[in-house]
Amino acid sequence: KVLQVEDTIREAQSQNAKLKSLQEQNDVLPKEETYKHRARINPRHRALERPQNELEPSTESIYELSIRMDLHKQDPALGALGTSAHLSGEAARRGEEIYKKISLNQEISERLSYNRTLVDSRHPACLRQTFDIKTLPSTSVIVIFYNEPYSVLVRTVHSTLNTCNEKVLKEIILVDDGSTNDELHGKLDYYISTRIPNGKVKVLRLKNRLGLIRARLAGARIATGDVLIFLDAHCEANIGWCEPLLQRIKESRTSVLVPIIDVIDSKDFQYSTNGYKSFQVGGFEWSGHFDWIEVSDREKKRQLRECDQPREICPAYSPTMAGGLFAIDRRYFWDSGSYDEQMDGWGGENLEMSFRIWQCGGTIETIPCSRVGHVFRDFHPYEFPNDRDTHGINTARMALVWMDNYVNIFFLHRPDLKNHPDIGDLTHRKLLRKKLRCKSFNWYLENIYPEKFVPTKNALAYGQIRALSKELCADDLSQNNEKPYNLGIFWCAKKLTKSQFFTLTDTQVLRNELSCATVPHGRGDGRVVKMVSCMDNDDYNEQWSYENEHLIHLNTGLCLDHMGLRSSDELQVTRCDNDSETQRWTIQHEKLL
Ligand code: LR7
Ligand code: MN
Repeated sequence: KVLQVEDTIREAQSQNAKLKSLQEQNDVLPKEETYKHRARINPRHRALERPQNELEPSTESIYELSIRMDLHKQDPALGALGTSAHLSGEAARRGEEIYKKISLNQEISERLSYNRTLVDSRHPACLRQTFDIKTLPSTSVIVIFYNEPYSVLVRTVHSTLNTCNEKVLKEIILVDDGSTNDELHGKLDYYISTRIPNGKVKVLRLKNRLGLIRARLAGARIATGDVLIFLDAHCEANIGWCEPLLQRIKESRTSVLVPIIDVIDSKDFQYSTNGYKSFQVGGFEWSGHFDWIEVSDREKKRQLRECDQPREICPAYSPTMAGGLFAIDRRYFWDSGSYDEQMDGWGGENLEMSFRIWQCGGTIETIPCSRVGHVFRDFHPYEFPNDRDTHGINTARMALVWMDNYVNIFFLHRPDLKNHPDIGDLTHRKLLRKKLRCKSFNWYLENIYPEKFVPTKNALAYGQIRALSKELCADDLSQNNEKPYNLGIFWCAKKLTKSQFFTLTDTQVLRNELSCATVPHGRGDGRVVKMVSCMDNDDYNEQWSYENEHLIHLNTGLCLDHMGLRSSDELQVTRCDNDSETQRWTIQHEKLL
């Protein structure tokens, strides 16, 4: 054992020497003096000033070594200006391996500079804006993390320091939500105290994992800036993103702001934007999920009316926000009800805050001149507390407090959550809603999001479309509603689910939440039924009528027919036949028939 330790020490010492000579050669790495000087200010690292015991390298010197090796590994040219990065050979293989585990190519991240540059993705008109820094409110940036890759987190910190004016950036608070990953403890503390000046970056350690909602609350409690800016722990902020947020809050204290969120690819770290001409804002699905929507024409008109800048860079009202990246006046954060502390784990807090802010007198706005990149991962690299669906449970809490009787539509989509025992007590949140005299969800829909389709409103019928002769139901087969797809059929679910939820509207459109049913032009009796986005299809007002258990497509006069299909097959329309069993359907809730 002793021999082993001695070996390690010898190796460490020789590597240290190598690095030192490297440093002298090209002066890239931080100077010894600087870090010694900083170590002196930080009583935690006093140990560094004492002569080192030759046989026992201090923990600090191991951190120091490891940090230098990290810096040595980085290639400033790689991924510069936000380009994609690629590795070859063994490194490429390691990258793919780790990607499978955490949905992020950590191997690449470790080779990108912490200070890598990005392309300025703002609208050119943004460059003409000026800010009076002296009168802007100050900000605390709060970054919560749970087992995020060290290099990704450190890059989030550096990119913030590099882009947010130091006069307004009061502090960056890193909240460790009980991470178990070693690097995120001593080494991170050591990195911060030796490499980041002014004590601007603070780390708050939570003893146990409290979930992202309570972690954000813990960060907010110790923050002292006028404005709180929350970021996920895998972001890269772009040039000039801070000032426009602070300026808008200075003008309007009850505005909650989101930057445009650019995409950092989790496989190759390419920073990509959708250009500066247009961007999306936040919407929601009745199943309780956040989604992206286009800025409505109604909103564009409002912008032209109320904002004296070029419209493209005007704040855009957003019915909801994604949740991870936003700025809010610190006092307003608390006055407006911060977060629902009884929400565990991950999810749901974003819609809760969105509905609450709008219903209780605030606004949610996208600020186009503020842009921040976020690494979008394909799956969560972490487990959920007790394996629970915290997103669903939190969303049920949200819906029961804020959605009034529209909560029924949510439960129609999520019957599994109705009366779920983990939803818990809601007294406090309901009281808050009363105290703040918030408006109804109906008001929200009518005034803030009138474009939102309400599946039970003005409906002739809604729910499952069931084949009479078999236990089969029309089903979107969980296809992506952003693209056209063929309507399918599947075993009827015992309770209504999102994929079998259809509405026949009072204008006789057959649709689900996002897509409308059409029959493509063509000839012949047997044709597929296509589901296309209701927004961008001119034919979406194609009508269907429901008569004698037949669903008839009026343009063609053909009838919906499962033709003895099997589960997962595609549905068709065929020549109507009153005697055909396979053309007979019931619709679960027939309202006005
Ligand atoms: O238990 C946890 N504790 C944590 O501290 C779980 C997570 N976290 C941290 C985590 O390390 C990360 O920094 O919380 C942050 C967010 O977690 P992600 O990155 O896994 O979430 P996400 O980006 O997939 O999810 C979006 O929705 C969430 C709903 O709860 C949060 O609001 C996220 O902040 C939010 N992210 C964004 O809005 C970025 C834009 C993406 C979109 C759409
Ligand atoms: Mn995230």
